[in-house]
Order: sequence, then C-alpha cells, then structure tokens
Amino acid sequence: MLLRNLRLATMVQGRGYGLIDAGAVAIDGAHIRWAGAETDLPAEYRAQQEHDLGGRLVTPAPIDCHTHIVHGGNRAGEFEMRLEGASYETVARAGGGIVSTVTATRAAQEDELLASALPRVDALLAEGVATIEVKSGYGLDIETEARMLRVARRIADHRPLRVRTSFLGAHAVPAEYAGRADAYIDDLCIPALRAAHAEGLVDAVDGFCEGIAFQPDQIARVFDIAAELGLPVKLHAEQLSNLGGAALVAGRGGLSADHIEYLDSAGVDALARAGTVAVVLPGAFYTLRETQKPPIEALRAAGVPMAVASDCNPGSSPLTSLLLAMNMACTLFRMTPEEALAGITRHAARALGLEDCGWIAPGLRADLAVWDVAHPAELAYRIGFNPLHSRLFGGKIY
Ligand code: DI6
Ligand code: FE
Repeated sequence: MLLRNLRLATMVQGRGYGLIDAGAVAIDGAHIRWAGAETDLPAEYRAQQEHDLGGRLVTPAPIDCHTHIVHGGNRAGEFEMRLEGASYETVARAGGGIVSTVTATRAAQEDELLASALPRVDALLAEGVATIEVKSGYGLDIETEARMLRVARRIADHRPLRVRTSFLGAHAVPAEYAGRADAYIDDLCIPALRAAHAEGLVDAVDGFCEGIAFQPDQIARVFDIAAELGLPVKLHAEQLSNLGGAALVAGRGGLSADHIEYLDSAGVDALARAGTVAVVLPGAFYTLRETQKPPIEALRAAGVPMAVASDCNPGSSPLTSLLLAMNMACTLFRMTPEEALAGITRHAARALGLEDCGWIAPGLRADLAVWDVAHPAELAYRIGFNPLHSRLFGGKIY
C-alpha cells in the first residue's frame, strides 16, 4: 500500500518535526517499508493500492504512555468537595481519593470494568492513538490487581490498538493495612506482583513514591522483585513533594519518572545519566491546581527525553485527550509544540520500552495518524478541537 500526496512529520530523532513535503509512505503488511519525498520514491514501492491523502499531515500515531483508564466508578463527588475547599491530600486522608476508587473497582466484575473503560479508550482512539499503557493500582488485593490487568489486556481484543500493562500495586495503602504500609508491601503487593506476572499480565512495574503513599525504601523492595522477574520499572515520582523517587527509578535503569513537578537538579541529573524518560502529566497538574511546574528548562538543558501523557484517572486527571494534554504541556509548562508532539510519539514509545513505533521510518509499525492540518504546531495549538482525518493501526486504515 502506498500513501501519497501528504506532508510527513517523521519525528525522527534530532531532526525536529522531520518535515517532508510532498511525501509518501510505502507500507507492507503491518510495517513501514519506505518513507520520504515522493520524487525519491523507488519504483519498486509504487504499489497497486494507492491512497492520495490530499496534502494532509501524517504523524506517528499518538501513544498514551501513562493511564489508569481501567477503574470502577468516578469521583465527581470528590471534585465537588475540592471545590468546596478540601485539598487532594485532605480528601485522601479522609478515606476518599484513591481508596474510594479501590472500593468501586473491587466491586466491579471484569465485564463491567471493560465496559466502563471502552468509552474512555474510544475518546483516545478518536485522536488516532495506537498504543496505550494501562496500570493496575485500584485493586490493592491479589485478585483485583490481576483483574484490572486482565481487563487492560482485553481492551486490545475489542479495539484496534496495543496495550502495555504496568503493575501498580504500590499505589496506595488499602484500609485493611492502614498504618502498616511495610506489611502491605511485603505480604500483599509483592505476592500480587508475582501472581500477576505468573499469569503473563505484567509488562512493567510502577509505584507511587509519595508521603501519602510509599517511601523510597518500600518502592525499592518492589523494584527488587521486578528485577528478579526481569521486568522494567517506572515510578510516580516527585508529584506532590520531593522524596528522591526519580533518582531511585533512574538508579534502577527505569523506563520513566512520571509527574516530577518537585524534581530537583539532582533528580534531573539522575534521569539524564540513566536515559530515563521524564513523563509530564499536565492533566493532573491542572486538575489539582498545582502551582509547582516540572523543571522543563533544566530537563531540556540536560537532554532528558520528555513524554506527555493523559494520566487518565478518576481522581487527579479525568482526561481522555492527548491533544489537550499537548496544549496544556505547552501553555502550562512552556514546552514547545515540537516537544509536545515528540512527547506523545517518540518519547512516549521510549517510556514504554517500545522500539517499533513512535516515529516514521522503515521497519517500524505502520501506526500513523492523518490530520486535517497544514502544520504540526496546530495539533498543540488548538483547544478542544480534533482534526483527525483517519488513523492507521498496523497498516490498516480506520
Ligand atoms: N498520582 C496520580 O495523579 C494518580 N495516581 C497517582 O499516583 C491519582 C490517582 C487517583 O487519585 O485516583
Ligand atoms: Fe498516574
């Protein structure tokens, strides 16, 4: 199949957007065979099935590398509480917050969890998303953690996209372990990780390193098991305070440190040294009305790859739009539109340890988004407007 008469933003490393006008992409099965200017197209790639894209922009398909999209219930009530003055931490300590979603998630059957997740997935798909990461972390018991990850995997049976799963047993201390976080980690979280891994449900291991969640030494014990099982790690780090979580995950050669509003220069250096991706989540920053911004300039100066994701979750980021996340990353964090696009493509792939998607080059998956825009900066610029024309997933047009 040949896509022609299009403008390419290849997002190839080191070339900005990698813009190619009057471009073409040759696709063989699920993969890209060739991409470049149409005048350079080798005769062998002149295909039978040609699609004239009318000059539209083609980018790598967006990747949402941080979601909690599988969960029971919603927290609109807590949204109201916060508007009446309660802080996120106050809500959490009063038994609301993550723990209230745990109650709703434990009560939901697998099919219910799937049915409630699919409309949120569809909102991401409508913007061309080809890969999503989905975390557990609202079960906090062995059975429900596994159920969440089973549901996450099943999303890919129902929709044309890829799912990568992260085990997030160390997300919160459940009520039955209140005041006994160490016992929760050793007696429940680690056995739950082993059980989910034995079922083939885990692609990576995550944690929430925070005063209202787990201390670095507790996260380190979970990471020890991840290493034993051969699983990569990532971490919710420095979201509400600085506990050195980014340095911890970087020290383990982790895929990503996520949130990082309170990251300090030692943390930036640690990420740079390890090549760990900094994932910014402006939806949570916005929802919590946080004022401390992630240190974008320092990350840029240190050459740390920055990804942007939705953090889709019922509490701190009920967001199902990567386009809006890009806009927020620019307007709130002062990232450039080019950084924001790299953040939902090349760097998002890296945050998931994927090397077969995220930019446009021969051999990579033909996961592409076709947009009704002239320039890629328009993707981050608009607010609440979706210019997706069509999407390709594994070489198939949708
Ligand atoms: N940080 C977050 O922003 C989400 N999880 C986390 O560790 C919030 C999850 C929630 O409030 O339900
Ligand atoms: Fe999160």
